[in-house]
Amino acid sequence: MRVPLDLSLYLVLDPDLCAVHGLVETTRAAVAGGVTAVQLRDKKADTAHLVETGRALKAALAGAGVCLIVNDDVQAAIALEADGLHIGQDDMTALAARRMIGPDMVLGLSVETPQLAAAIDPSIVDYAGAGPVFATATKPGHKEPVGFPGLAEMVAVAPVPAVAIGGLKANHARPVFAAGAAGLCVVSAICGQPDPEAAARLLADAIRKVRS
Ligand code: TZP
Ligand code: MG
Repeated sequence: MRVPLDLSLYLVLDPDLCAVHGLVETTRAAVAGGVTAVQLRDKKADTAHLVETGRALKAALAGAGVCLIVNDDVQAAIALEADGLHIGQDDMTALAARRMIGPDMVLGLSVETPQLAAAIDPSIVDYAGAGPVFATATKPGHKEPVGFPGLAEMVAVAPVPAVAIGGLKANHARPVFAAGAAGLCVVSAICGQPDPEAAARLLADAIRKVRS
């Protein structure tokens, strides 16, 4: 049975930022701290390398009830039998991705404007990654930051749950959920932190507090 998708604290792994602890140890620590979904995002890796890393991540996540989602690489997602695939607007179309991954895998799509959010077909896409909320050094050349008002606009028109991304830290949990988002998607707030478990826990505690 598929792991249920919980977007509330969604970690996107960056291999460069995770260099100190490594991807697997960062993931283990982050899950211990309360991360609810993990995305393998390695823009430099080929499919074989992604599959190798993904296998190690899958082993680290076994039994944790945390989804593993692969960024961009459909073949790697399929080979890994990952829980999901995440694509951007400049990758293949969502329909093409859905046709390749089949009906059961989760499909996430990045959106940067309300128009793109409204254009999502909920019979094809399961969740949206909405942002960037703030400017971030993690993604050079990212689109114009939208702030919380822009996030709220996207969430309001998206026909699927939307997770906020871009420069988010624990103190942003309240405005993210106030905007109607389903969670916080973070890279540098966990990857490359001296103590990734403590960093994840700080976020998870903040989320729990604002949702209770
Ligand atoms: N897409 C939009 S912003 C971003 C991605 C992948 C990077 C977010 O990284 P951080 O370190 O959480 O700001
Ligand atoms: Mg992409």
